[in-house]
Amino acid sequence: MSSIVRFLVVLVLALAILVSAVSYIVQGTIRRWFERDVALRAEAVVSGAHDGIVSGWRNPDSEEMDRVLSRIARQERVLGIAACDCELRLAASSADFPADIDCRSIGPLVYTTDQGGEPGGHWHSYAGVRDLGSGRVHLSAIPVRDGAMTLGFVMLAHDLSYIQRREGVMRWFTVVSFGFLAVAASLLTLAVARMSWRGWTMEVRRFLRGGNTMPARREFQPIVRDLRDLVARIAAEADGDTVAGHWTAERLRHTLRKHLHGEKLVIVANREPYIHQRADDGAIQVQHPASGLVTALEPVMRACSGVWVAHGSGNADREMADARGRVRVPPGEESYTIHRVWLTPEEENGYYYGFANEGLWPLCHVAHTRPTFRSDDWTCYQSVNRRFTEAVCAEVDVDDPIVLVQDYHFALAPRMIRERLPRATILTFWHIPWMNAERFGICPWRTEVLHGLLGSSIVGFHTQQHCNNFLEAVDRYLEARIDREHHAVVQGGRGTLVRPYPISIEHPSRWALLSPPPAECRESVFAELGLGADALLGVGVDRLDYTKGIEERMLAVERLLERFPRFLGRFALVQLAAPSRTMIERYRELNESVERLAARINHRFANGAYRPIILLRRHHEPLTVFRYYRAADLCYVSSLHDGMNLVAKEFVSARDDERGVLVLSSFTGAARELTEALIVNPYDMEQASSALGDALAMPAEEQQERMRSMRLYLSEFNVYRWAGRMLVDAAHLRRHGRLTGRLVEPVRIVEESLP
Ligand code: ADQ
Repeated sequence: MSSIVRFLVVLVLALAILVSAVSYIVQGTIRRWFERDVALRAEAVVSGAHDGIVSGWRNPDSEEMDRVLSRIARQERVLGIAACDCELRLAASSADFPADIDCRSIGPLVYTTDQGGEPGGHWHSYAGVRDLGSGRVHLSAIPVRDGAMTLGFVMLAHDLSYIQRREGVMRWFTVVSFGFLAVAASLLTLAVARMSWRGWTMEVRRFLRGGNTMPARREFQPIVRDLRDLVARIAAEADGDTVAGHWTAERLRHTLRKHLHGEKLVIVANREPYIHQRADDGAIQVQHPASGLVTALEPVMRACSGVWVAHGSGNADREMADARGRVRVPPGEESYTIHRVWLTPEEENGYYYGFANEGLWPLCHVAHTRPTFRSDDWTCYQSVNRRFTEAVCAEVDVDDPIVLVQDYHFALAPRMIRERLPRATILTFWHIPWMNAERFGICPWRTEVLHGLLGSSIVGFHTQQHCNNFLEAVDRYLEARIDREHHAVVQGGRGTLVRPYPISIEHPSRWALLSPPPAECRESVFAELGLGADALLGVGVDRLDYTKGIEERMLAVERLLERFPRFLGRFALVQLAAPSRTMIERYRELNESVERLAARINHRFANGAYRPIILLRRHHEPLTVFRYYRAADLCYVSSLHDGMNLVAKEFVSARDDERGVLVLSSFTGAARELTEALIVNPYDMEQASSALGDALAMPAEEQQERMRSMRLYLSEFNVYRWAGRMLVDAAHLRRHGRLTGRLVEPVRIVEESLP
């Protein structure tokens, strides 16, 4: 049923109830008035004929009583009249007096015995309505007195059918007038709505045609700014971009040609997109690291070309690079360059494992692992940031390059690059959450970190919430002006914009396109895992990290099997877990506890070859990961805290068959975008296990509906759009800087030039 039909049905029902209630009340009131009038009329009639009745009573042989009664009975709406004596015997009656009413039955209603059982009593009038077979009748019984002596009583019956007729007319009138009122009110509302809609439309049109210099009408003002931002953003995205439709690698290339004129991009990121490793047989293999940052940025670099400055971490990296540490990638395609920076084990320990991953990582994630800050690590972090800055400066060939600084490994690099290249446009993207200001206060070098980041022209986060937290931190710990209206920080005359750029993945994914059809993937994965054809499979894909909620995921599976034994022996969760940061004690502990937990749950529910948890603790190449995504009935992403989480998006991208259910932690950035997933609190085992049960029982049509909608979202918001938006923003800033010749852009100017 369409929403309009539903609305009309509800409206008609509501009106019907309202009209019934009103007509019931009005009808009851009018009926009571009529009855009272009839009773008064009866009293008046009897009182007018009093003398005749008394005289008739006194002279029973005269026919006076009959004459009086028949005169009364001829009056309009009088059905009949009868006289009863004190012994409750009928003294006289008109011809049409209803036979169902007799003196005996009415007597007790007009004669009341005095209380206390004393002999005697008193006579009084009675009026009431009776339902006779022939219809409703109003009966008045009125005592007839001759001086102090009561002779008996008269019963006067009035026909009430005319009241019923009038009630019918009144009801009809009420319905018609209410109906008329409702229609008139609806038409009036519609007319007013149309008029104001037209007013709004004209205002918006006027605005879009450029008449926005005039002050907007009052009711329009609240959205003027939003609209202006939106128009500017769309214009910026479309600016010179003749390739219409969705964002693709080609469109991104085109946009960058337009804005960067073929200049190269320089990215600084700790992790390199291709790692050269010497295998046991001596051959050199290329590995794609398990990293969300790489997943997102690698397709962008392939589209844009340029240089990726990264730590050379593979054991065969030096062999594959030239004397300056440079190597062309991707193998066979060679569209961009990796500039490898060589770190000593001490540098790697202090900067990467120490300050970045034992300090900043747990600081930014609310996942109950204490951050550890050591001054030696800090020293290393500073010097490695400087080394990467030098590598960047060695790569640029203009004095105002666009440099993309990636993640929490390089909080100081933006300031260092700014000092060396004052005209550079530096875009820093923080891939993990930014905590609240109070928590950030834990960091002993909080002001240095903020100062370093504010060397950027733009600092980007996944969500507006992270941007707000960052601004709060600056407000609390630095001497800087926060321009809340423009989401910017102004320090020493320079502005840094703080913007949300929710990251995404390459979609359609090349790995999905390269994979076999889902049915084939399911067959091969089920064979690999030794699962029966009717088994149900869940998949989890993560770096082995305590923020990913891997233990919570396994506990949810345990609770599922406890609560819903029908899944016992049928459902298994395969966990692809890439070992990560194993030099850090907390990660080694996690490896062991995950292993122990899987063993305990498996021991508890094992049956023959059946094991509910299949833990594959190693790195997998993307094609294998996608084969698992395509084979599974559900994917459970249970992060305890996550900036975005690209596994969730990859699962959706992998399912071109529109099947499979995504169960997603509410503590991921992705939960704000993939709202058709089953969103859960991963700490709540009841809720999470229910969601797993619901996912496994979800009908194919519902899976399809949810998956289709999430895939549609991904096709609109893929990583090319993410990169395109950031780079266009950066290019605008730079163009403005070039035009004004300024080294420093106050926020006002920045704002004018940015969407
Ligand atoms: P990560 O913490 O690395 O990213 P995520 O966004 O989920 O987390 O990306 C993980 C990537 O690694 C995915 O591409 C996945 O396929 C791959 N991967 C995971 N496990 C693997 C395995 N066992 N074998 C092979 N590949 C595996 C950080 C932030 C996130 C943010 C991204 C991007 O923590 O919040 O979404 O950066 O900004």
